[in-house]
Amino acid sequence: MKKMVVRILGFWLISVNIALSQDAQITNIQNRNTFSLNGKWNYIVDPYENGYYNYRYEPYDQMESMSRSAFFMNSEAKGSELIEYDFNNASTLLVPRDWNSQEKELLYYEGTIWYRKLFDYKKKKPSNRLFVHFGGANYQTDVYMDYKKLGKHVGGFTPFNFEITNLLKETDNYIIAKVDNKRKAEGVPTLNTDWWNYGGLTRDVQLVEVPETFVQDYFIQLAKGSYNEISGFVQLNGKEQSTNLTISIPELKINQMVKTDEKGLANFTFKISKVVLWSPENPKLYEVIVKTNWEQLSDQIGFRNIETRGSELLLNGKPLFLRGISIHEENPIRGGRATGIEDARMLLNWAKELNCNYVRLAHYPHNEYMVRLADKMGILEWEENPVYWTIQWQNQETLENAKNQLKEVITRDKNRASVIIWSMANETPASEPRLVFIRTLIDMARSMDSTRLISAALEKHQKQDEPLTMVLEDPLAESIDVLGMNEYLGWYDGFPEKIGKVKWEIKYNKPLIITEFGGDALQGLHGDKSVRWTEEFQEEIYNETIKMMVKIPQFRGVTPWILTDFRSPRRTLPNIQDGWNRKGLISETGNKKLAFWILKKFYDEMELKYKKN
Ligand code: GCB
Repeated sequence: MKKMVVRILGFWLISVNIALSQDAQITNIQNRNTFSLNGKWNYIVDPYENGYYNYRYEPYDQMESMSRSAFFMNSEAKGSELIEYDFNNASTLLVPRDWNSQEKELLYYEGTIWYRKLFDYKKKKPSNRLFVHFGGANYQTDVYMDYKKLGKHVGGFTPFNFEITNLLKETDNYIIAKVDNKRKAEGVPTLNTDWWNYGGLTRDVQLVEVPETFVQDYFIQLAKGSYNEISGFVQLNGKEQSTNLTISIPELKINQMVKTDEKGLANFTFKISKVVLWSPENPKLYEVIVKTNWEQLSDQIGFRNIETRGSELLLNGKPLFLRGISIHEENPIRGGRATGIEDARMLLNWAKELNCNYVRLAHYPHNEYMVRLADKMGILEWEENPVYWTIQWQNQETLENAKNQLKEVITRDKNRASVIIWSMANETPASEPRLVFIRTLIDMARSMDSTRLISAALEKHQKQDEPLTMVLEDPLAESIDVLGMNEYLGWYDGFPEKIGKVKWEIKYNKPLIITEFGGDALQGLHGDKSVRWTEEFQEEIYNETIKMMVKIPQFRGVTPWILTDFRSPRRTLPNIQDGWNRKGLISETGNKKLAFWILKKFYDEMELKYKKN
């Protein structure tokens, strides 16, 4: 009986812990007082989930000894005690990085890895609070410190943090993160995607030290449609909820006092004048400071307006054409997920070489470096929720998960001028439950941020009995501001000569972005333009598609698929694909294919055309 009780108690402790989730998200980590936990973490690969369940060697009536064999206890065997793991002598993985690209035997691994980091840390001020912040980890992360579960996070691409103020010692702390990248039918994304399921602590891990009452989050942007009014909020976290604080923009001589309510929230609007608007041509960022009695937090924020009028896309009131490219968060040359600022610079510099003013960050939120750097480089961005292909539309948990991931990326990036579009989903087949699901996401996104545009990459279809007429009539189009559409004429749909013969029926008077088109080419493989997989075949698709697109009246931008070749387990053709999707304009060796230059030429022309207008 006693055994039973202890067993149930143990199980109950685990299940209660699983119900926990992360603390309220802290934003603008980059400008806070942080201590990096990046670098080498010891790790244990645990495909059978023994880290929780190998209690079988223990006497069940000894709770203490029972739990010592759970990996999160970070145990070291005392004498001849039977403990079958040892972080101290375990190998290490680099953080931030996916695990697949670091160890040969982990390339295809999908399952659990336990990471452990030891650290000493002395707070700058005893009354300060301390959080551990993860920039992102794929897919589910359960975090422990000092035998205790801090919480869990679901979703592979957005940040989360936990408070550790009361657990911190000056020396010998450990944090253990159990990261599990198993794909799940009910997950977001679900089982099937066309990209590598990179697992691990893929983004920075940092300690964040803040005052007892601190600025947790804020939204400081031009009000929708306005050029002289800032509107937003500041949210405090801590004991002193109701207080005065100032928002200053020294260059604009702004010093605005606002008062938070009993929940630590201040909503405000105030006037500004003579603001230099942010644009790709002049990506002007202002230093903005939120100052409380306890803290001064700065940020670099650009002010601009993005809106639509009929089928026009307007940036700061002027017609805009989006010269874009789709990007996966991958460094094809090193292999693996893109991580720090250097990877972001490499990808965005390539986009600049194409003369892009815009990128589509597909198919999930990319790391914050991509967004911060785009702000500085003057590159507009589309950010995307990983609602990809099919999802369990009628599963409430799946919906909550998709909402949470979207909420986290909007929370993180809502002050970035570069971000102009929140995309809800990619290529989701039309059905009523899918419509209800995505409309719920749209409502949430609009309630969090009314200043940006909402879109989704929709599917087109062929008109019945008219093989050369393509129709875009997805009812979701009514709920979004900008139409996104993927099409693969000349690749999945006929040969390149079909492209020029196609007529389009798009019944919505809204701006259209062709969110994908393209075809595979093995860099260096040359031949006649009629031969599939050659650079010439891909070049022909680009030539024909460009001629076709410019005739569509609503056409306001394009993000061809894709900047670089990227790894995908779906792509198995020997000697051509070998595990890579070859639709890149740049190979994994960094070489440009012929189609790169076709697109660049088109963008040079479009830039001129829109300058004249
Ligand atoms: C698509 C998907 C993208 C794929 C691409 C392809 O429509 O949105 O994720 O990688 O096609 O190459 O088939």
